Amino acid sequence: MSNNSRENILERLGNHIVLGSGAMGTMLQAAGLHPGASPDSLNLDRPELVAAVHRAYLESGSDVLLTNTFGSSRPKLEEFGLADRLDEINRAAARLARSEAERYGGERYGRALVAGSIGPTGQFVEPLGEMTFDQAFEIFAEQARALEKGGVDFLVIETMADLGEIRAAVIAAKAVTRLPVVAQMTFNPDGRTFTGTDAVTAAVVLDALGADMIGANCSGGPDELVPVIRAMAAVSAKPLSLVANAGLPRLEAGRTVFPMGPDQFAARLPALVEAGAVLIGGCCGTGPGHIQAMRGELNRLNPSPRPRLTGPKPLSLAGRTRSLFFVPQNLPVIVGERLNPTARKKLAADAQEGRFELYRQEARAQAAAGAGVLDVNVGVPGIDEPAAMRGAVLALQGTTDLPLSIDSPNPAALEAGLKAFAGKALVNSVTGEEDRLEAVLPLVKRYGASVIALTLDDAGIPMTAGERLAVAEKILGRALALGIPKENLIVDPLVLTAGAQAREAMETPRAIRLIKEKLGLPCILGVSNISFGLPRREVLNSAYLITNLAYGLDAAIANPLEPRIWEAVNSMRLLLYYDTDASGYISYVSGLPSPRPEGPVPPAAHTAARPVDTAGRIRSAVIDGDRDGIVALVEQALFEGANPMELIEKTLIPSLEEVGDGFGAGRVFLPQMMLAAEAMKRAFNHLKPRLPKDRAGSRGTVILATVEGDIHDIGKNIVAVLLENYGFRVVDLGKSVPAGRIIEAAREEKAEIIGLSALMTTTMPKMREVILEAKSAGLRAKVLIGGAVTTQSYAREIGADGHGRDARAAIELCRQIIPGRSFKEET
Ligand code: THG
Repeated sequence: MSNNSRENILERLGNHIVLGSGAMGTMLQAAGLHPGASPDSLNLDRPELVAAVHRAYLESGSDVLLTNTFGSSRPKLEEFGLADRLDEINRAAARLARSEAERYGGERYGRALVAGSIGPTGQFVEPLGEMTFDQAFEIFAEQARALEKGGVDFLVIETMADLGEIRAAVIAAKAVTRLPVVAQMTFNPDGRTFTGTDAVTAAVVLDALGADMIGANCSGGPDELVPVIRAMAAVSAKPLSLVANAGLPRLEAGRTVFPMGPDQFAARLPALVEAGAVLIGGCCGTGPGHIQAMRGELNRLNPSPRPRLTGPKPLSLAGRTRSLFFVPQNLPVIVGERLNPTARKKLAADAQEGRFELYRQEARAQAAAGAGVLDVNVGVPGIDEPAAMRGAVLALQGTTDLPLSIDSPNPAALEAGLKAFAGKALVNSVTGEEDRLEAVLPLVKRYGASVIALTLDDAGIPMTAGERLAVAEKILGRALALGIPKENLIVDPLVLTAGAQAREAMETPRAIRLIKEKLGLPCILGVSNISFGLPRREVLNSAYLITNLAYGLDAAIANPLEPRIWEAVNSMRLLLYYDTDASGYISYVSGLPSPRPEGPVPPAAHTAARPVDTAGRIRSAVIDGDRDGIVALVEQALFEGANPMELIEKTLIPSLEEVGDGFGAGRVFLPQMMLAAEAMKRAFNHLKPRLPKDRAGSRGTVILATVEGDIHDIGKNIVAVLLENYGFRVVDLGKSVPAGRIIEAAREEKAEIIGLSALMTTTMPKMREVILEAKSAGLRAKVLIGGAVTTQSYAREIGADGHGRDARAAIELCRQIIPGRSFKEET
């Protein structure tokens, strides 16, 4: 038997093409598991069924068995009343797979490896949902520990659609076990996950968290995942996994059909290897035949893994839906400094009260002005800084998808911000002081961040460039020793105030040149410090920015609303040959006011207008998804004499429509849409009692349900909120609702519309059942269907009255079915 130490497992996973296994759930259903029942309970109740699936995959040539624990996390088991058996289930599943693996020698490497499967919780992490980072961490930690106790060789966190959730899972798995961790997300045909994360961003974030292998599973077929894996391979040197479905499922005569047979599936092997995959397996729709065919191709072609990314990597940061690389094309990066309450009373009060309305406004303005990163500081004297940092970071993610720089001298506040941020943050900052090195670097490592290294130590700020280089070198050494890669470090050689220490002003650019030459690290400065206490600060700030850029400065914490910053940036980008065809410069100056204006000078291009009236603030609150702040604003509008109906008609609905339009056009991603809908719902619920009695919900009654056997309800919940906001009365029956209950409710509630949701192809046939029963019961309600796998033609086939491609389309259909009773006509 081979040695399965951590190092050995990583060597096997990283340097050979390793064949995973195929689907588990469908195999168990074929063996008699009732759809809608818990597959995970079989680990205890029918272990022989699970063992038989493992054996089938071993006999087909799998090198890796995946435990039957995809739904064995606490919230998932709770759905089946099995939470108290969590430890037992996970351990039994691990042992089962392991004992099967030990009975068969793998074809190439001795015994097959056992991978502990960890799937999503079915809940969203804040700010998208109610689950806190700590709760998610505890859920994943609990399952990971149980799987480790059961004897798995490594963990596979899989089918994750949300970056916030997979972050918590990887952090927990690495924190509580010694096992190698594979982190896989699932991607839609547009190349993004359900909550908008693209493959590059996923790779940047998961790589920084220390996942040992990253990849994609489920999704469409292998062809759809090839570009995903290729994109990951371009930015990460980690080994990659690709575990595809057997193509995109279709429904044929009431049965789910995956279009790819074993030979077609196996024929994709060369493309998968070429893209960079080393762990290759099958997800939904694949079975032992697919694995056997793939094994045949592997034996026949014996492909070598594609060489992984080598050479130095640029510093990277990421928000949930975008990443930022410090490469000439993006340099210099302007880090917006304005989320900083120092010397700003209103901003301080906004943070102190936990509102973050001004923070959101400032964030929006800075992003619009061209900031690439936003620095977040909540340092108000006496404030609970960790709580405030968490609040600010959660709030800001509704407003912007820019990467954040978490700025605090307090390690607890840094940690709170890092937990709350679904991306790869910049930690601002660590210094060469012993206590700071010890407190901050472990956070950088655990939460997968980049970090600013300030060149000061226990002896204070060194005056000369050479001494600052020495501090930077010391911090680099300490980071490397902890396993933080060099590319996650950026040095701040410190700006002193020219008013007090002009003699040393040029030491900073000299230090930049030295640090870049000797250490190869990028540099950042808070340039505005130069002008403290001097008049017309923007003049000096700009001169100093230009000076430092000439010495190689890569990023500046500065005020992006100041036009001179952009004058400096765009000129210097041309002079430093970052803007190689001068197109950036030309497009910048073409937007500038003419040097000899004839009329009044237009307002500066980079000052963003701010909403002043309450309606404008409510609009922003909806667009930013400020669910905590919106009710107070609605109160204020009512106090100022606003009519509740008009608020809904003229402010709330148009604001949500604005977000919806952006969503439809692909400018806005689902998380923002969900947050906006939630903010809208809170405002609406607050106004509901104030509406004339029969108005709220007067538009007609809609019954919503996810069909039996299907437990997905995110899409349905969004539709529910939107419908209520449009004046419909919504009766939401929840998930996995039997046809009989839907019919009964439709009759009792005198529903005009029944909306059915299904996310799984296996449960789609239930929709037909509901329609047949509704017809034979003589219901007049129209039946609409929706859900990721449903189509217009399926709707026609089963006799539905319509198909909602997405939430907006569903609402449109409902409005067409029940027109003419809008609020407007009633008032
Ligand atoms: N290096 C690193 N981080 C830093 C700094 C640095 N973080 C904080 C600071 N320095 C950079 N940020 C600011 C933010 C605001 C100002 C200066 C630097 C500033 N504010 C005006 C004032 O205080 O008078 C107020 C501006 C306003 O009212 O709009 O000057 O060096 N790593």
